[in-house]
Amino acid sequence: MTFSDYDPELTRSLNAELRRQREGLEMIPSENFVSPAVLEALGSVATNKYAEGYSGKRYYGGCEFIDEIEGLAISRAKQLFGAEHVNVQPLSGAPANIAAYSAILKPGDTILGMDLSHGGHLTHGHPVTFVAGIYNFVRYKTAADGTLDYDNLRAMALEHRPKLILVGYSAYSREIDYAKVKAIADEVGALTMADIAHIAGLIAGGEMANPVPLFDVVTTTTHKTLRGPRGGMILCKEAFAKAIDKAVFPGLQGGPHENAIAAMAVAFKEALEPAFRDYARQIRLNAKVLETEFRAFGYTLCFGGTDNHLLLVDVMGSKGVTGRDAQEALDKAGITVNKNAIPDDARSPTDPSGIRFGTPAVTTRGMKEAEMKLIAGWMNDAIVNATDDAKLASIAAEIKNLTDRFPLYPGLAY
Ligand code: DSN
Repeated sequence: MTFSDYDPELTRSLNAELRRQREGLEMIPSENFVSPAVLEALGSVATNKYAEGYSGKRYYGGCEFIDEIEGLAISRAKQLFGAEHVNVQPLSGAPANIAAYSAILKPGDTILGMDLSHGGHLTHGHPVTFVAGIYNFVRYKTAADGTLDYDNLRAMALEHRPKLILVGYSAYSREIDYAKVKAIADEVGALTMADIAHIAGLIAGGEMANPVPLFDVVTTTTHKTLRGPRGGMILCKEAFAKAIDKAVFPGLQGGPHENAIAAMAVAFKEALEPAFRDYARQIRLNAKVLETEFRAFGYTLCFGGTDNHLLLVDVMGSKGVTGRDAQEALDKAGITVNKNAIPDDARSPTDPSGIRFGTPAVTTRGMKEAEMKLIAGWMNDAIVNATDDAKLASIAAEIKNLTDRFPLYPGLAY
């Protein structure tokens, strides 16, 4: 019996999701389209195996091939980022961050991390999180011009004497000067951690600075610009290897998801290929086109523009449309973005002033500068005509014509 005969309800939903991905423009900057090879590894028999522990020291029998699989993922990740030690078992980015904190800090220790509305992440100390009750997070912000204010970071480090300085962001669009951060950390005796979840692929592709050689601990997801399966990873100096491994297992997790780790191994092999450097370069070139076009349309670009794959745009201040309304209008037009707070947003997180969007997924489809110009025009049209359903439907039809020219997973059907 085929899969679709056995479970027609699920098949319908999967095919609908495939069609949504094919016919629309995926502009959420943390999303991407994995290769067929990554999908195949993710759906492989590696999902059947329990393998608590680490290579050669597992708590279950039958792990000899799992050791090989995990070993491939680790050695390729080391090569990609120049890491001394890699743990590929974190289930995703948030667990990776929590494991890293628990490995190198004690409860009550102070962490200097970026404020969420300035581009940080919930796990970087937002009061709603579990970790905010365990560690003393002090949150810094970007300067008025949108850059990281290293003088202020230093002043805050001298005042609060953190045990850890944390950089690396989810909605921030500029480069980070890791050497400056490291110098500040050294001055106050703090450890350094970078969360490169968003930009790991740009770093692997040689397009952005790499904190791994400099910083004590670096965390990432593997499914964003890195274009692998949904998962997490910690890269660290050898001095922290034992503590990191213990924190992940048995500290926080049980059996690793070895199918995801197999898929990571494939994605890392892909990222080591020269073509991945072209991909990373095109992501940034495409984002620059969006920056230029949105500026010309009169939008306020948070942080003054972009050095990476994403833009955070103040749609409320620029066009009088809320982030939620802009997201909903863009959805109707076939463009997926996410509503997002802008720095010190006066509005609520459920209906903030901004939208966040980026180019990793559309670049994977092969779209380049010419398509970005079209996309920016459609996005602006959808935002300024947010209540005009007929207009939004006509944009969706134009987008379908475009996406038909950039096939996604040709031949795939559930
Ligand atoms: N959910 C991720 C993102 O979209 O950036 C961060 O956790």
